[in-house]
Amino acid sequence: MTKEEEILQNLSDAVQSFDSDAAIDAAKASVEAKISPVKAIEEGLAKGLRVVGDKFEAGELWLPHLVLGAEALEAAVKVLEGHMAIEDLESTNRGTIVIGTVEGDIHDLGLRIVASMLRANGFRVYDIGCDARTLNFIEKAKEVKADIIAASSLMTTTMPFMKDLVEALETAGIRDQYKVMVGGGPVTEEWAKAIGVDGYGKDAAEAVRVAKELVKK
Ligand code: B12
Repeated sequence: MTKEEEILQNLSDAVQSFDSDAAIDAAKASVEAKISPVKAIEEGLAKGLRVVGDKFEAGELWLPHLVLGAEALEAAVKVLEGHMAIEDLESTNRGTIVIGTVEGDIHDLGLRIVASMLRANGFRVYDIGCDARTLNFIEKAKEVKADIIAASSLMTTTMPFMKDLVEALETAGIRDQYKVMVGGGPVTEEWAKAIGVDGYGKDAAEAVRVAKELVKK
């Protein structure tokens, strides 16, 4: 196992053992070893949290475990965030994005990672948080003259609110003023196509790539 693989494994293990201190230590080791923060999040922390989620689904773990695993991930992300390459935001504002998790859904870890990555890549990002109503997305987008509205959903039961968002924009006659992109655990490219949004990203790195493409159009 290389040093990098070992650190990524430590990050994943720390989340799976609900150990925030170990997660912070592994994050610091990752920074020292100059592993990209994105890789550390995606291939270490998030991977570990998905294992926790799978065990929860299989009935091997309980809700408090999800909370503790999420806390460990968050603690480590705080360490890594400070080391993302921030471009000169003033001179390279690539576009303005309103991002939130749809109504009824309180999952916001992925959302915050995506928001950080977009910021680190020169976008001006307005994070309206989780359990955000369709109207909130639209009002905020109007207020800040957004280029992109980005919606996250982690549950099959809340995914339909993404469709509502598109329909509400159409009803208001402003659908063509914004690009809409979606993502989150159960969301797929097929779903994105079916509800008529402009972009889909499976992780934070893809979210950045897709957002860059969308503002070019
Ligand atoms: C952590 C977690 C929680 C935490 C959330 C903490 C927080 N602040 O977010 C807590 C414990 C609070 C929680 C609660 C619940 N949870 Co939960 N939770 C999870 C878990 C384990 C991990 C989610 C996560 O944070 N992953 C890590 C992040 C980094 O990944 P991510 O969110 O997928 O985001 C990445 C990509 O998806 C993408 N992305 C995300 N958003 C966007 C947006 C755009 C625009 C783009 C382009 C990309 C993108 O980029 C991100 C970074 O790579 C998942 C299991 C899983 N396999 O996902 C279950 C899961 C999502 N939860 C689930 C459930 C059922 C619940 C509860 C209903 C449990 C309960 N019985 O009370 C409640 C929900 C209450 C509510 N109304 O929302 C189910 C959902 C099942 C379904 N219906 O689809 C899952 C799948 C677990 C399971 N297997 O059963 N949960």
